[in-house]
Amino acid sequence: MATKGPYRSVCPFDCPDTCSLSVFKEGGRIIRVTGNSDHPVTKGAICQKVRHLEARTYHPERLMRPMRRRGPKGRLDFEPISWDEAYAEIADKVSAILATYGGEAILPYSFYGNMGVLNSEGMDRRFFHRLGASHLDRTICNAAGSEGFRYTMGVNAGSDPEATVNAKLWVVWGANLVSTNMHQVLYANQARAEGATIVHIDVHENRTAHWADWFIPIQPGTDAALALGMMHVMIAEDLVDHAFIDQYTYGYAALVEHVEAYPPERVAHITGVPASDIIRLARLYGATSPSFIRIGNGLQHHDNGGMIVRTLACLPALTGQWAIAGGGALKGNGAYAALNMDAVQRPDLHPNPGARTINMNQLGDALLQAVPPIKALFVYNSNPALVAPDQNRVRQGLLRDDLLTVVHDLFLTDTCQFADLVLPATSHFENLDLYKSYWHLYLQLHEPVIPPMGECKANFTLFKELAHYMGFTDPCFQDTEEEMIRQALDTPSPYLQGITYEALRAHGWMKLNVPACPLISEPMATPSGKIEFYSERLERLGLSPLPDHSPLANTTPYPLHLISGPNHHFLNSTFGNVARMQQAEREPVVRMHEKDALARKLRDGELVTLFNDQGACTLRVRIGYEVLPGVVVTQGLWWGNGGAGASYHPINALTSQRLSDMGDGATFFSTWVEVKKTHAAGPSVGDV
Ligand SMILES: Nc1nc2c(c(=O)[nH]1)N[C@H]1C(S)=C(S)[C@@H](COP(=O)(O)OP(=O)(O)OC[C@H]3O[C@@H](n4cnc5c(=O)[nH]c(N)nc54)[C@H](O)[C@@H]3O)O[C@H]1N2
Ligand SMILES: Nc1nc2c(c(=O)[nH]1)N[C@H]1C(S)=C(S)[C@@H](COP(=O)(O)OP(=O)(O)OC[C@H]3O[C@@H](n4cnc5c(=O)[nH]c(N)nc54)[C@H](O)[C@@H]3O)O[C@H]1N2
Ligand code: SF4
Ligand SMILES: [Mo]
Repeated sequence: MATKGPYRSVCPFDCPDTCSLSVFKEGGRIIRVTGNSDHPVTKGAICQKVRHLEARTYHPERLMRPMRRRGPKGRLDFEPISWDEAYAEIADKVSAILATYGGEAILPYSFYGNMGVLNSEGMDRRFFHRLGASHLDRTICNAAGSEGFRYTMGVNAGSDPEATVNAKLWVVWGANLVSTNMHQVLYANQARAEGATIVHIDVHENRTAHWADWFIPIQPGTDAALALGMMHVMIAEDLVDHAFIDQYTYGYAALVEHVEAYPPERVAHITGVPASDIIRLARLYGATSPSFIRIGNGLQHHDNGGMIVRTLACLPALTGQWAIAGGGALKGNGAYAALNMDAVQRPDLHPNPGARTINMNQLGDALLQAVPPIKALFVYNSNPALVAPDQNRVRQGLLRDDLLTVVHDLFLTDTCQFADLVLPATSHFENLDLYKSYWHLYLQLHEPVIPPMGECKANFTLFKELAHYMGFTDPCFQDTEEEMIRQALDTPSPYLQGITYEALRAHGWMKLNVPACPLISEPMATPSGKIEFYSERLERLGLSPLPDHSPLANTTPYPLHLISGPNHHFLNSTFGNVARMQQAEREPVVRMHEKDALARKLRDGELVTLFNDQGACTLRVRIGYEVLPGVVVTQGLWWGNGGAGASYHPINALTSQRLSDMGDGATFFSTWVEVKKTHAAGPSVGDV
């Protein structure tokens, strides 16, 4: 059979790289996916997960028809039904809930399982606004860090990654780039070939630590102290750019006084980083230009995560790096693509714009305690039964008999166990959509590569048709995908001028018109119009107005600090059901320092149970030196429904619904546990 292609596509996953893909087909079926070599950032390289994306697309377990639950919740027992039946049932039940309890009794729960603008935050928003539903605060990922970054810089945007090839010093801070942002690694490798040094700061020796030139292990949640210690040294040794500070920053004198309290010896005590290393790092950072800091998501999944990122964001201002192409810092760049989201989402349709907001990190409490109660839950682009914190509470809430739960997905995820109705979703290959990246500066148009499979429907189609069944006659529910993309692009933002539907269609992608050094090219969006070392807004909120370190408080009897990050071969819980990726990851393990293992008489490779007051999780232990004493590390969100032989590893049974200091973000990594041999008496695995 003749191979056809390449067809242009975009990787839809929640990954900074937002790669451009080349797809090849035979007999109408995708047979190969590669990185698009024409795309200026992707340059032909993609990760292993997506190189085998056809395995996920044609996975034998892909959902092809709507289904209705037959047995009790908590089991995967469904019968097929038609779309008409599914729509009629949803419309009936939702109408009854609206009549009795009002719109706030309905809650959408979604995240970025598909990053397409229309399929992640488009027609769905119109639908839930028109319904008058509760708002969902989508804070599970980067909320704390983004908010922290904004207190310093006024906007959640940083350096253009393409310029970072010029950096001579890279500080990769709380980011496992080798697994989570591979094209940033490719830029770093290019820079390294020109003599750049790569420093990596993390709480365990991950893949990125092995790749970096200098790995600095640090105690979790203490990075702000390290940054303040660096500032102490840089200011004391006059390794700062006074002209830049005078012109562009606010509060320097107060900062100078403040960092006196962070001499290297004290910071060493807080962070576990030796004083000599703190001095060496500060001198390196103070003396090297361009220098670039890649701020990851890891260090902001803590109780004090917002302030940590706010503090790191102050460093480039001290050495004037925001004025140098290739220098500066990057936490996220989503803000540059200022699409016209009001036109896309139509918040004006909401009959009660002041309706309550539910924080997605507190889904468990919301389902069990919210007043008025949540009576209907719509889940799409997310898998909360696995990814949300305090999983046992979430599952307990999802088990409620009086809750209508509708789940739209490609697979029978863990969340589907609790669904009344399961609806089959298209893969992104089947959809027209617009993609922006939260890292690089290209917008991309995605045209379908294959037609919808089985009876699958895109999120766009689902919510458009459901609006019809609900009797919503507002003209915006007639819009096509193309019309909505045009509306999104119709924005006064100077960064999007000249970017049209036609041009995107012709080229596949277009770069935003972001000037070099955009963050200092106009008054900043902070109250003072400057980069704020001192924030009066934070002061008014009762937080430290200056960048600061506040120690994590362990108020539990459990001594070990658990960091449960993502793994290399899954994308959050996505790919957790793809055999090749499961095999590549082998099995979930917990890594532990030899000292902690000895104290508990644990042997390498045996099964252990991690537990705290919220729940328990059984894993195999790997004993070594890649984690610090007192810290235990797991990677990956492993399916409970993971197919043959899969067992249940509910790592989020241990994490908490507590919110971070800023942005109401998730605090996955401020978790404390004890570990014991699995056969010893203790809480059982998976309480629900
Ligand atoms: N392969 C793969 N790629 C992914 C994902 C995936 O699941 N798999 N997920 C995607 C998503 S949604 C996101 S948000 C990003 C996340 O990707 P990253 O931004 O890399 O964030 P994490 O992997 O969560 O954490 C990064 C590192 O922070 C470390 N860390 C934890 N606490 C601290 C601390 O207090 N200080 C310091 N210095 N380090 C700390 C962790 O050990 C971890 O190695 O990756 C995206 N890309
Ligand atoms: N312990 C711990 N927990 C974590 C994290 C951690 O590091 N540690 N990371 C957190 C972070 S940063 C994030 S971002 C979240 C991510 O959590 P989620 O956003 O829930 O991400 P996924 O687990 O990938 O689930 C996405 C789901 O969307 C489905 N999907 C994909 N495309 C479509 C589509 O077009 N339509 C519909 N209807 N469905 C689709 C996929 O099949 C998948 O089941 O997890 C968080 N949870
Ligand atoms: S998951 Fe990330 S690295 Fe892999 S293809 Fe998609 S965007 Fe690129
Ligand atoms: Mo995330």
